[in-house]
Amino acid sequence: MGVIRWILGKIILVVESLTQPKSPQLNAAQKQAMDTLAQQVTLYQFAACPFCVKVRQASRKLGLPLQTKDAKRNMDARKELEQGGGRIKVPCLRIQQANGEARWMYESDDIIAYLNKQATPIIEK
Ligand SMILES: N[C@@H](CCC(=O)N[C@@H](CS)C(=O)NCC(=O)O)C(=O)O
Repeated sequence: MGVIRWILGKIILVVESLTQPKSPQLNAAQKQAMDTLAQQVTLYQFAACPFCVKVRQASRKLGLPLQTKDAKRNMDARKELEQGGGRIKVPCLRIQQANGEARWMYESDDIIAYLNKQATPIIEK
């Protein structure tokens, strides 16, 4: 079972690298705005989780350099996710809010919708 999971994980990573979407061409101001957005969010993930791949591909499509933390192998990240978000489930997006509090968003579709909403105005500027 472990071997099958390992092989499936490798296949997922190969497919991800072969199907990477093109990032948009951004000017300097857009890049800076995208970097500012990227500093406010962190994706807690497992490398070979298909839902995490979906979020990573969406962020590439937006040209958003998403910071990631591996909640499977990095025990500190795992603890942060469990304590902050309330459970070990990935993907989970930690959003640093202006009031200093963190919001923890689960569900890949919700995360992608959030990133699209934040990044699209930067691309269209
Ligand atoms: N509907 C969720 C599914 C996420 C999901 O099933 N993630 C798996 C890893 S691929 C997980 O975290 N499983 C652990 C758990 O559910 O406790 C999404 O789209 O984000």
